[in-house]
Amino acid sequence: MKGIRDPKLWPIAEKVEAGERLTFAEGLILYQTRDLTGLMRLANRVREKKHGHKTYFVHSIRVSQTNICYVGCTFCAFQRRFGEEGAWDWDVEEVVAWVRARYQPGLTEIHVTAGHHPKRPFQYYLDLVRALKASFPGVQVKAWTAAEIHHFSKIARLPYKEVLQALKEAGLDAMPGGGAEIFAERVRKEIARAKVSAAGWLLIHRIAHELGIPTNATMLYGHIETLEERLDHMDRLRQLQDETGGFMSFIPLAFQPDGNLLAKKLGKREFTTGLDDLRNLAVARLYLDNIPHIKGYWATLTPELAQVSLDWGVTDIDGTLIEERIVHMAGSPTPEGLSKAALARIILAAGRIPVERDALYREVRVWDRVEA
Ligand code: V47
Repeated sequence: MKGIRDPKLWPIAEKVEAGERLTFAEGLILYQTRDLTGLMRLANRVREKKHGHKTYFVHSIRVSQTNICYVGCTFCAFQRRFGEEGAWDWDVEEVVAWVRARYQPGLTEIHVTAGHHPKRPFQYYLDLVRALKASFPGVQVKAWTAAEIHHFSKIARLPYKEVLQALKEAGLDAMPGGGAEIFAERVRKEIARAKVSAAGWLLIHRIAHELGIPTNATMLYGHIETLEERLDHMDRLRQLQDETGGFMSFIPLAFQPDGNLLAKKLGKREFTTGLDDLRNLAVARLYLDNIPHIKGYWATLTPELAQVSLDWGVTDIDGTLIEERIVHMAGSPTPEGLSKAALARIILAAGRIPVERDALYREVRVWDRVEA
């Protein structure tokens, strides 16, 4: 392939052309090469082979029924204790009213993630899915991370499979990819000690896929993890995807430093830089050959870098994100939402084709132009 200067990338380029799988050692070469434009070209080759110029986004609202949480992840600025200032805990009707007040025609996805509330019974979550589906017909509910499913299983004393089956019967359409953080035990012990284990997270996604619930997968990076630990994280996802095929997208989440213990403990405020973020996305595109989409999550990247990332393997920029709170409470300086037109304009200006999708990646509309 033209334009690749680092000789270590040449055999990798041949494998990419032949559609062959990269090894762990080759993944590390991608993380270490100084030939960033070569890396970009390789990732872009894969993105164009898979999806051409199409770039996806979704009209989505972010809902958190509570921020009360007993888990205490050190990277989290969202969690509150009972009675603490800024804590909320809504009944089903309050959640529905909150969404109704922000509802916009054409909304396709309600994305729900929240704290692990110690007292709400499992029935509350079933009622919430049913109420959202009944109140907003046609809208898909993508709700609760594997960490929350683990919590439901504990409070309901039910196996994962029964929890997921019941949620599916109540109307759950898909699951978000949060709670994965970094799978490596060394890191997990430090940042998410009381959360679902890596094995538990993977098992829950396996069962969800077996039940026909498509899911996403995230990776929280840019804190104390090594590059090997990032690749190990991707490797475990790639293995599971080989078996189930149920992941729709992979979303690297760049660590945001405000209001959390981890940044305080590390004693710094600057974490990933733009090129770290782009490199990480490109490695993900090349290593995760079996996951359809790599997301450039503009809420952590910024809309500007998300636009650039479309040349680095990214084929999805998430969506309108009405009232995103998790990364904004941790200091993300980005807007609290973007209009569909703004997203389409970003994609068009990068020379790509904006495709509005639903939560399951079915195409809703191709935006061939945006009114001024
Ligand atoms: O697991 C928490 C992350 C995740 C911080 O499936 C932070 O489409 C950065 O599930 N800095 C939850 N990240 C969010 C989530 C998600 C996000 C985007 C897309 C999708 C999807 C799902 O938020 C947590 C954690 O990794 N997070 N705190 C922080 N300080």
